[in-house]
Amino acid sequence: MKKTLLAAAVAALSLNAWADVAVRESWVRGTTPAQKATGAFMELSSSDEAVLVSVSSPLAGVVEIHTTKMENGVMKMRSVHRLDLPAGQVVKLQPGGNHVMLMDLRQQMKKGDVVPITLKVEGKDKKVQTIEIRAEVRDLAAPATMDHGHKH
Ligand SMILES: [Cu+2]
Repeated sequence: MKKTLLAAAVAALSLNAWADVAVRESWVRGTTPAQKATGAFMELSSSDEAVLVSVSSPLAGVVEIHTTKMENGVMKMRSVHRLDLPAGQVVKLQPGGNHVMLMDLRQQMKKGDVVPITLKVEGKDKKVQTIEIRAEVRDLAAPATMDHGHKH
């Protein structure tokens, strides 16, 4: 299923005449029925310098880009309006680091569900391209994807 989703994302991207922005490994952390917010994670890379300027999803009333910082031993999240995508670099949105925050959830996120997410990426020329992705919900205890660099 994951392969199919990736293939669909790549096919959609190839129709664009814009800077090549690739989104890989996208997933959303599962929620309990009472939970109203969760994180979405992915790896972004752009062939040219670009900026992630907006994220939205029909399944969340509010979507923000968050950065995470340790302050006095406490993880603090802060909302930012722009996230730089330096040319040719992989920008990882992952637990404990930068992430997309889905809030005011309209339904429970259950393992295996697919969450449509729309990304808006601004190029150097200020033109904004829209990228639609479909992130798969992983269960609550899903580990960070192969990266332990941010553990303390
Ligand atoms: Cu957050």
